[in-house]
Amino acid sequence: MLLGFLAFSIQTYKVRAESATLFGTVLYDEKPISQFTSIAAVFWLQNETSGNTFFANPTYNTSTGEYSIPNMPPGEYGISVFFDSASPFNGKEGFAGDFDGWNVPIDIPEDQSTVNQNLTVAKTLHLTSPVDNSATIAPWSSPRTTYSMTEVTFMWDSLAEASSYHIRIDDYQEPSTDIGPVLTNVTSNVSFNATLPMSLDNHFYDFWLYAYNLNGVIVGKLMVPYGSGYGWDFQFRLSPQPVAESCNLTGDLKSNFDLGETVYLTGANFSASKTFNLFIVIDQATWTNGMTIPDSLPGTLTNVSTDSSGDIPPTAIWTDSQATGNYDIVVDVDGNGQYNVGIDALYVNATELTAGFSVVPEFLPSLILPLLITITLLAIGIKKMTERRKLKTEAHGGQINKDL
Ligand SMILES: [Ca+2]
Ligand SMILES: [Ca+2]
Ligand SMILES: [Ca+2]
Repeated sequence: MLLGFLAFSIQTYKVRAESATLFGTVLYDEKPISQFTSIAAVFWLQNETSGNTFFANPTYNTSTGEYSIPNMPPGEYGISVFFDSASPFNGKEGFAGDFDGWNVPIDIPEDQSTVNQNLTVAKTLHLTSPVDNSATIAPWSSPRTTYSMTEVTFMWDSLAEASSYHIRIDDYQEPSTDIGPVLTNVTSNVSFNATLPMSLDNHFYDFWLYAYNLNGVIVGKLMVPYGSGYGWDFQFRLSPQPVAESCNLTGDLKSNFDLGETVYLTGANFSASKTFNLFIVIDQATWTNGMTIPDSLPGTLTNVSTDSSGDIPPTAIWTDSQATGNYDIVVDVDGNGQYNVGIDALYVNATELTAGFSVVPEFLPSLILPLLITITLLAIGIKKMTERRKLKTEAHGGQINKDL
């Protein structure tokens, strides 16, 4: 009974519904995309009225760029076309060198069995500065990529089909309020220096880049692959360099600690009211951008929090320092476990040993060091006295000789 009813419903639907075959050519730079890549197209359709995915069975000809999608009921559609034509060949959008386009609205009228509609794609531009979109850029959001400078250099690879590049930078308020453009530019160059004020608290910048051909058709655009998805913009913040340094309980800078003494940390220029991973590590001779931060010393604090001003108040990071040595400190601002120049706070070079701070046996500074200083001063004093005597003698001698 139920089966019979379902069969009847489907049949009724079939009779009443009309559908069309949508066909055309996928174009890039106003030419069939097949002239640029022989990679097969990946289609994804959405019913714009319902907002639901429309499951279609498209065909695509890799040598002509022609496509065909049968059985499309009347309605309004959005069609995404993607060509994974450049490395990495991971089937994911957002990476440099791939082609894609979002074509909307595609209208399938009633009582029409075929609809001819070309689809367009643009190439994802290869941004090389300040980040490289040929690989995943992490993370997606806060804390955003932050630069401690007021001039950011954007550079990208030239696109053969492009005649001009259109740049736009907007000021955004977290999480996603567009305050408006702060900078726009049209250039035929493949680099651009943006001079911008430091970001306000809770604000960030959004960088867009589009390439147009001579006829004003978009041939290239910026896409950025993040860890958890992709965007059509590069989001960043400009903020003074976060700083952190070892100190005493009251926040006075201190680099030499006695064995067993508590080491404190203080800092500034961080995001307000946030917690960051902290690393107290054995003194590294050099720190290079992107290197993995070495393991923290056992017994040291592993994260620090900022106050509402973005400062780290004096915080005990090592309450019973039971290992003599020289140590560096990193506050991993973007939480990626790597040391990143201009983003993370690094505390080194405070001591003559290129370390942030040192823990030394108590007798060394309190006894030997003053003793050494005393001996040195004594030695200098004796030497000076001897020299003065010598000079006196020579002067007298000279005088005597002249008188004679
Ligand atoms: Ca790719
Ligand atoms: Ca980092
Ligand atoms: Ca060091």
